[in-house]
Amino acid sequence: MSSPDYAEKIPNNVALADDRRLQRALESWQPNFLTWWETMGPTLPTQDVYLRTAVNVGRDGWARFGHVPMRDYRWGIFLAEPSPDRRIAFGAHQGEPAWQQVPGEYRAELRRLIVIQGDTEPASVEQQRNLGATAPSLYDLRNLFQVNVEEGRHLWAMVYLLHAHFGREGREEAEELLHRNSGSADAPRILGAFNEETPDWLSFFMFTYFTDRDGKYQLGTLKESAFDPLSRTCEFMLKEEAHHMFVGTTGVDRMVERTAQVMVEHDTDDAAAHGAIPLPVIQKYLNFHYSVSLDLFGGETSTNVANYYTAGLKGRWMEERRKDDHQLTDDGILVDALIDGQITRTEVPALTGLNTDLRREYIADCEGGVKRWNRILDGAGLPHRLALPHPAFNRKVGAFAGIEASPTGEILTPAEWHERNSQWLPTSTDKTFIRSLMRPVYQRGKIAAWLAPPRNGINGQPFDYDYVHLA
Ligand code: BYC
Repeated sequence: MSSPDYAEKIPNNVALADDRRLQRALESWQPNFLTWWETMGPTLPTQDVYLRTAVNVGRDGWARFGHVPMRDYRWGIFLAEPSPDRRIAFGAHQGEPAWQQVPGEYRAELRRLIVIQGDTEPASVEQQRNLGATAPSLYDLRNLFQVNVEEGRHLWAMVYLLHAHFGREGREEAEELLHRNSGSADAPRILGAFNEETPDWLSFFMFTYFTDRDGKYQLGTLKESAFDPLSRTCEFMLKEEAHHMFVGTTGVDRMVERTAQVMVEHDTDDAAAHGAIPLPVIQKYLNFHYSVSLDLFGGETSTNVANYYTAGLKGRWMEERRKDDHQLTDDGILVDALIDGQITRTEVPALTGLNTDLRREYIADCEGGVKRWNRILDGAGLPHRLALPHPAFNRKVGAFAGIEASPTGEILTPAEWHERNSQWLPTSTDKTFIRSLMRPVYQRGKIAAWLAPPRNGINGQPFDYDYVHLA
């Protein structure tokens, strides 16, 4: 592995300079990426932003911080350091050396997984492009842009794999990743949640909590892949991903904290009257983002996922810590099911139930967020609580796609759903109210009235640091 070369057009630690063809191919994709960034990326004009740039992958520091014009951000290609003699940990090829090249028999499946992963990265940048116009503080604005540039780098990560390992088809897929757009009628993004709008900061914080967390779990399974370049790419992406989830977790913390403050100070549930976001509205946005993120795990049973696992393409969360044979051919798993119109569970072969296995890990993690937000409410002396809705609520993929259920898991007729869903999902009135709160605050050290300031700034800087210079 070479150390990253910043004299290169494309910073990388994959010795790109030694492979002229690949370098030329990526350098010809680069202007298309920049055009996409200019036309579909952040709309707020800035001079520069205090950003973290990945510069290396080693233990003694991998990132450097500084003010940079966003267009000049160095989107690089970084793979985690190789583990010598890495072996495949699961599936039919368990124990064999990890693959440095794509085996012909798995080419189509691997390409598909990489394309789906790659498609989500630019999609989220598109979804968030207008949020700068309503940033609640310069600190939050900077975090938004940090997330955006790193999602851009994650796109680079997948495009590198497509160019380096999938020939002409890979290059075509890389172009398509720039042509599909979030919410487009003709060429939408592949997965449902990435065609939804992120029109306000409440949605942004929920998205970075719930949807980025799907990213964490999917990347965690791809990190187990027998295809070593994919594994190493995902391992490094997970490092950056941690900050994105931090933005979501602490963003919701700070919203709940501010709402609780206002409720206590004015001894009222009507936080809206005092410029904060009422807890029932926060709950509705939580319900929405959680349920669309559950859909991102695919069906409860899936032959795709069974094939991916057996082939060694996609493992389980923490595969190597699991105490079983890593083959799963004789095992079963209980999965959610709808049987005779009732929500229940049924046993299926463990291999076909792997989406359920991953979704369960994810749900347990999401419960952690709800616990911490409820601790904030409890600490403020309030009896109110937030909750995750039932997995059957508002689902468009999997066993519950065909029914309507309440957040407590009660099955509803279409008429009941029609009558009651405005209690559980954001209505146009809620959205209009949230938009009315979204006024930009661009003065150093100031923050919008609906949000508490963060405990700490970024990289040891204070909250009132000049994180962004507007144009
Ligand atoms: N929307 O067999 P099934 C991230 C399709 S997020 C639309 O149950 P499978 C990030 C499915 O493709 C992580 N379609 O699905 C976060 C299949 O189509 P075909 C992204 C959907 O294959 C924030 C059919 O329905 N990475 O990184 O077992 C910001 C039957 O489904 C959806 C990945 O997802 C949906 N929600 O599992 C930035 C990892 N769900 O085959 C970034 C790669 C399913 O009939 N992807 N379908 O044409 C995968 O591992 C799998 O493709 C999925 C689906 C888990 C997505």
